Amino acid sequence: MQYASFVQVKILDRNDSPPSFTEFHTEYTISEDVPVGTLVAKVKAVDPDLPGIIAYSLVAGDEGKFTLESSTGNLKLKDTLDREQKDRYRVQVRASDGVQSADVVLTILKTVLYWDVN
Ligand SMILES: [Ca+2]
Ligand SMILES: [Ca+2]
Repeated sequence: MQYASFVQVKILDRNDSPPSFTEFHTEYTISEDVPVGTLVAKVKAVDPDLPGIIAYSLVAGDEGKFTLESSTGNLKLKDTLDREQKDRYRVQVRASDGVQSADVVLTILKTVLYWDVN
């Protein structure tokens, strides 16, 4: 039946297009005294193909300090920063559709709290 095969073709979508990031900033700031588990950044990517399921991962630069939830794109603090000498981290985040991927680099700036001494 020609009609039946036409319907089948309609519902199939080849996963042939890469995902692209729609929500991210190149810079985020985080106070050095925030607790482990604090949300540092949130990224979002979309895939033009169906069903368009994206998995997020950290591919470089986290140095054990950050963790990225693969399903949500939430970048969270994994270890405290207050004893670290570094004041910036550059983390490379990847969005993958299982076939193709896209990367962005986020800069995380650590800010130090200053108290007014009057
Ligand atoms: Ca497609
Ligand atoms: Ca795709």
